[in-house]
Amino acid sequence: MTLGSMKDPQLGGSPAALPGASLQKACKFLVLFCALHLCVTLVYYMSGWDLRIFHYFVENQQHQASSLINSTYGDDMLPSVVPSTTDVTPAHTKDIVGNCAETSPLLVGPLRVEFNIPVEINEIIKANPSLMEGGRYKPSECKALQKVAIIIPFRKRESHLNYWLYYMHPVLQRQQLDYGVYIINQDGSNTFNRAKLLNIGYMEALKDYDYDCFVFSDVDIVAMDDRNIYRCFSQPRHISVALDKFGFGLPYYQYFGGVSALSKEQFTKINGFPNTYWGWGGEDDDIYNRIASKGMSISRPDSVTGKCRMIHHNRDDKNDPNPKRFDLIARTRQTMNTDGINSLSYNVLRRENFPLYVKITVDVGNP
Ligand code: BGN
Repeated sequence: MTLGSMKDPQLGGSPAALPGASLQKACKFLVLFCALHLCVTLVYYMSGWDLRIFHYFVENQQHQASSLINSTYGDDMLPSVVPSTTDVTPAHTKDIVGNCAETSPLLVGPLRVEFNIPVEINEIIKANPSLMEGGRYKPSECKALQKVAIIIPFRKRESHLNYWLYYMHPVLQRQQLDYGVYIINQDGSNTFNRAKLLNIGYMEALKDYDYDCFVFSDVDIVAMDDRNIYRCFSQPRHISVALDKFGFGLPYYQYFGGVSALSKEQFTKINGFPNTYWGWGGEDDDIYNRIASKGMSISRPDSVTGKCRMIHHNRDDKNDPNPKRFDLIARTRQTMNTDGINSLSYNVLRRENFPLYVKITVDVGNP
């Protein structure tokens, strides 16, 4: 019996050689299908490449003069020619009385933020020629709508601070804020107290200038979109609402950690922040409880505008999870009127004015 004459009982009379042939055909089809699939995927993937990404990156580091021409978030925002003059002020930058516009025309939208190349402080100084000593800035083209003190609790995180300054100074300038940056450095090696440092920042910043808004930011968090404005709103504002660490979302609805902003009025209404949270965790939940107990709500940007990157790091020394935090957050309402800005005590050891920030070294005491 030849192969050709063999019958496949399953196929009802087709020659037995045929399954081999159809297998070959099926394989060819599969290979073709895979190739096609690969091509389509490749095209799709490449179309997703933001070819302007490098421009964005450069844009983020540019002085506002060149940004002034870029007045929308869309594709058409990047000029092919950047004028050399610094005096490019479009009419829509300010209203008739000279106030800055509600939405700054200098914003560019999403930004590329990476922490793999170390940044040099002198590079940052050079890239921000409009800054005044102490990391102060005021837009020259219009009157800023808010006077914002940025308060950063700190201890031994120099490289993180450099990244923060590198990325955030240009963003804050494009946001047309009248702002200053305050690094509140906890002296010594006792347990870290983030919320107390924030209270101290509030008090110390007010000694410098009539700030009406306070942004409280961790040193390792950077905004990925300059439309996420570091300013105050009618309700306390949570700014870092879509952290990469939490999959670009909130870990839980009441989360108020990372970066937040409170007006002077909102801050005083809740008696500031607690001074009694030593070590990691819970102080931000206490702040949330304070806000809720005073009948305020949380204002937030959407989760695209609110994207932020956090620098990966190991837990700091002397900042272990605070075992008392569970008890403390259960009693916010009882303690908040006596633990806060009205019970704050500390000693300023040094106040240094650097080109990009004011550094205040403080003794916060012991747990
Ligand atoms: C929470 C912490 C917050 C912290 C977030 C995100 C507490 C209180 C006891 C439940 N809260 O669990 O402080 O910001 O995680 O890391 O630990």
